[in-house]
Amino acid sequence: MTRLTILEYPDPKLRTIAKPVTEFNDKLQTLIDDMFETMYDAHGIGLAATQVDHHLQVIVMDLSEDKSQPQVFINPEVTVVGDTQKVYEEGCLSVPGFHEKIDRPADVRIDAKDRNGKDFSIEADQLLAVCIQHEMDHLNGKLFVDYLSALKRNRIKDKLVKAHRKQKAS
Ligand code: GNR
Ligand code: NI
Repeated sequence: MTRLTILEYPDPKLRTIAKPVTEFNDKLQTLIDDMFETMYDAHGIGLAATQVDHHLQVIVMDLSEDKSQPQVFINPEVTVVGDTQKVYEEGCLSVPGFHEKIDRPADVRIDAKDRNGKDFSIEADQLLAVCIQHEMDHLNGKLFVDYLSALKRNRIKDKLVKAHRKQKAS
């Protein structure tokens, strides 16, 4: 397995729209395995293929405490259920070091395929609902900072750009 490089805001590649998966082949299985390794290594609870510069509709997730419940969502569709909104403090491996409260629909239905191409459908609330919406945004080229005011977003951008410059220089 290979640990992949996670793109960081404001990298324009994070704005790429992911394409649906059409072939459930060995190459896809390797990408999924590498995404899990990358996510676990970075101590994340979810990862979208966009974040590792693969522009396919692939999401991996593990919301368990002991990394025992890997979940894969291929070509996911998310439908809002009801009209309850909920605020959750979100972070993102592509926006390291920043956390902000984001308001999203509380309950959603997810229709997706598993890593073998088999369709499944689940209802999600709590952290799963937050995380799947956060990851779906990545596949659509969107980041949680896009929900913030321009002032907040630009402060985060400036700090990350400076941090990246320092990393390059050292
Ligand atoms: O690891 C992550 N934690 C997290 C916390 C609150 C809301 C969303 C997330 S997802 C994030 C990993 C990530 O960046 N996925 O795209
Ligand atoms: Ni993220």
